[in-house]
Amino acid sequence: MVAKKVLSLVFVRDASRILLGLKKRGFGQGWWNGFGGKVEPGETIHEGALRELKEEAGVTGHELQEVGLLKFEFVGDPVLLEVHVFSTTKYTGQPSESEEMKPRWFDVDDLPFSQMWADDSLWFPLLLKGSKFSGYFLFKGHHEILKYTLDEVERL
Ligand code: 6OG
Repeated sequence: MVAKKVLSLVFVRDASRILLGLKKRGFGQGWWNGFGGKVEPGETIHEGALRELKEEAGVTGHELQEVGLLKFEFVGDPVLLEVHVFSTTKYTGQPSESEEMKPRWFDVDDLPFSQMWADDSLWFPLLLKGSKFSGYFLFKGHHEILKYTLDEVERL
């Protein structure tokens, strides 16, 4: 059986901007992404999402909505990543830099896709228009998508 790793990925938004963080170390280093990481034993995915948002961006999220389910495989790696994507416009606190992430607001019309995971430019339009989505991506290395599926869904 293929091992599965469950992760969260959280996006905080306001009317025209989205909060991204520049990953300073580890998986996806050097790229902008939402905030998140591995769900720990004993916590729900939602709890893990809130914890990672606080740890990495210094803000407390409220009313997180689960909006996407993304599955990733990498050629030669038996681990399937299952990434639960959350979105909210409600938060308290000021974004602040952590050891892992450097947060910055981006205008939604001016996102740094050349410095983001390759899958992001495919599903971001769905995230930004408020749809729910479900996708699968097979990567070769960290830059090339060999095949994918992506669907707008009613519910996850
Ligand atoms: P740590 O391993 O640092 O958490 N993640 C991805 N995000 C995007 N946009 N595209 C991908 O394509 C991703 N693969 C993983 C999940 C890693 C963080 O990166 C996300 C987590 O939020 C392959 O704990």
